[in-house]
Amino acid sequence: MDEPHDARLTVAAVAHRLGVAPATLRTWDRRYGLGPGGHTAGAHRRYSADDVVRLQTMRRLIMSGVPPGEAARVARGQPSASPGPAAPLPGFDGRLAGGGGGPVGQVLALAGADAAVRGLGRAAMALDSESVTEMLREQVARHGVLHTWDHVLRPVLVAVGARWAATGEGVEVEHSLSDCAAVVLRAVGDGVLCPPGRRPVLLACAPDEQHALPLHALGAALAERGIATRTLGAALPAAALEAALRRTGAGALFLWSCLPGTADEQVLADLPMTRPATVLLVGGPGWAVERLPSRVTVAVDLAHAVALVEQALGA
Ligand code: B12
Repeated sequence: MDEPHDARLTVAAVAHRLGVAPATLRTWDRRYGLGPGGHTAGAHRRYSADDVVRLQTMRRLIMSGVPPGEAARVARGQPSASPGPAAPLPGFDGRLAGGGGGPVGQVLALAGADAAVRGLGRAAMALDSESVTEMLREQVARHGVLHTWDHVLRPVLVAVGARWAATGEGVEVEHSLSDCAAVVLRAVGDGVLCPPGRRPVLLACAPDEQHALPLHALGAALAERGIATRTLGAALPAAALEAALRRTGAGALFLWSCLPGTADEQVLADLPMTRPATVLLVGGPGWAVERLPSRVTVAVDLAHAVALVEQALGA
C-alpha cells in the first residue's frame, strides 16, 4: 500500500538519517538507480521507508568494503521495508567498525586495498580510536613496524589526505588516526635504551612542521632493531635544534618536512659542525633536494631511513 506523501522523507532528512551528504544520495540515484520510488520529474523527491532501507543497505555494504556497483545491485534487490541486515556478500562481514550505529556514512578511496587497510580506514573514519589502536597494535606485533607503516597505516593516511584535498573535510580523522598511531608506535620503544658511550640519535620536525608521525614510525622501526632514539617532535625551532645538537653530540640527526613551506635548507647549512661529525639525514616531500647542503643525505622511505641510521651508527 502507498504511504501518504507527507510520511515520506526529503533528501535532506534521509541524508541526515544515514549520515551521508545529500549529493551522495543524488549520485546513488543517478548512477545506481537508488532514488525515491515513484519519483516523477518535477515533483519533490521524497523517499519511502522501502527506499530508506535500500539506502541503508547500500551504505552498510560500502562501509564494509563492497564496491558501490555491487552494493547497489544487492540493495536494489532488497524486497521489503524490513530493517534487518542485508545478507553479507562473500568476503565481507557486513559490520561497521564503529559499531554500526552512528552517522558514519563516509568512506575512503581504498578500493582494491586488503582487509586490514579497509578495516583501519573504516575505524578511522568512525573516529573509533579503540579499534584503530587495537588494529595497529596487532599489525605491529604480527608484521612489524615497516610492514604496518608501508602497507597498512600509510595507505589510510594517504587516502585521508586525498579526501581532505578533495573535500576540505576530515581533519578530525587526521588528528585522531595520527594520535592513535603515535601511541602505538611510541610504545614499541619502551625499554629500548641508548647504551653508555653511544651517541644518541635525534629525530625532529623542521620548524613549523606539524606532521610528526613519520618520526614516530622511524623511532619505532629503529627500536625494533634495538636502537634508541630521542624524539624532539613537531615544529622544532631552528635555535632549539641547534641547541639539542650541541648538548647531545648526537651521532645522527633526522629532520622531517612534509611541506615545502616548512623545509628551510638553510637551517641545515647553519647547524654547528660537531666533532665527530653528526650524520645529517632528512626525509619527506618538503625538501628541495638541490638546495640541501652536500653533507645531508636524503632518505626516500622508512626502510631507507632505518638503513641510513644503522649505517651512521656503524651498526
Ligand atoms: C596526518 C596529517 C596531518 C596531521 C598531522 C598529525 C601528526 N601528528 O603527524 C595534521 C592534522 C596536524 C595535519 C595538518 C596539516 N596538513 Co596534513 N596531512 C596528514 C596526512 C594525512 C598524513 C601525514 C603523514 O604522516 N605522511 C607520511 C606518509 C603517510 O605520506 P606519503 O605521501 O606516503 O610519503 C611519501 C614520502 O614522504 C615517503 N615516506 C613515507 N613515510 C616515510 C617515512 C620516512 C622516515 C621517510 C624518510 C620517508 C617516508 O614515501 C612516500 C612517497 O614519496 C597527509 C597525507 C599524506 N599523503 O601525507 C596530509 C598532508 C601532508 N597535509 C596537508 C596539509 C595541507 C595540511 C595542513 C596545511 C592543512 C590541514 N590538512 O589541516 C596542516 C599543516 C600543518 C603544518 N604546518 O605542518 C597536505 C600537504 C599538501 C602539500 N604538499 O602542500 C597533505 C599531503 C594532504 C593532502 N593530500 O593535501 N596533517
